[in-house]
Amino acid sequence: MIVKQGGDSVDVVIGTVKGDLHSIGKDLVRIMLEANGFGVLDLGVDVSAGQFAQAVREHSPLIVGLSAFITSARRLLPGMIGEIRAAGSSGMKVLVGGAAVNGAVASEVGADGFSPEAVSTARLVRGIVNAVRR
Ligand code: B12
Repeated sequence: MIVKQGGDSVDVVIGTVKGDLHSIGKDLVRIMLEANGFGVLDLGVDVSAGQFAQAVREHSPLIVGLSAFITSARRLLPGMIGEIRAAGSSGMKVLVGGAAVNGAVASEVGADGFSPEAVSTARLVRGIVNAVRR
């Protein structure tokens, strides 16, 4: 299920990565971002790199957020992040979160940032958006 709420523009595209059906943490992040006024396109769960890339091409988000909760999904992250980056602008940031990742893993898989929960994720997104729009 694809959910689009918030403003007209899509600031953040978010989804749980291919093979991973966990939704609760990803949904909380979306809700917290929307509550902070960001436009969020939620691609749902079991989202392929191609689906993320298509959303990036269509909506030009500032940020793509990947949720990964199981080890097998984490292994896909480097390839997925490469494909997603290739579809977006050079300034687009990729964030990761979920039980399968931490700050060290975020660096290893080529992400720009990590946050352990929804409130700090909203702060992280606010910082990125402010820097781009300054
Ligand atoms: C609930 C749950 C389920 C539910 C999911 C329901 C749903 N609709 O989401 C069900 C029962 C379906 C389930 C299934 C499975 N699960 Co499960 N599940 C959990 C559990 C207990 C809690 C997850 C959760 O919702 N936490 C509450 C939320 C609020 O916290 P959160 O997920 O951490 O999210 C926060 C942050 O991570 C962060 N965040 C999340 N996404 C993002 C994204 C970005 C960009 C950022 C910055 C931050 C961010 O913000 C969120 C909000 O604060 C975890 C245990 C755990 N410790 O996480 C296991 C766990 C994730 N599951 C696990 C497993 C193994 C499975 C199954 C494979 C079990 C099975 N044998 O079938 C299947 C997976 C099927 C699949 N293909 O996905 C393992 C994964 C282990 C591993 N190393 O791979 C865990 C860690 C349990 C364990 N200790 O073994 N699971």
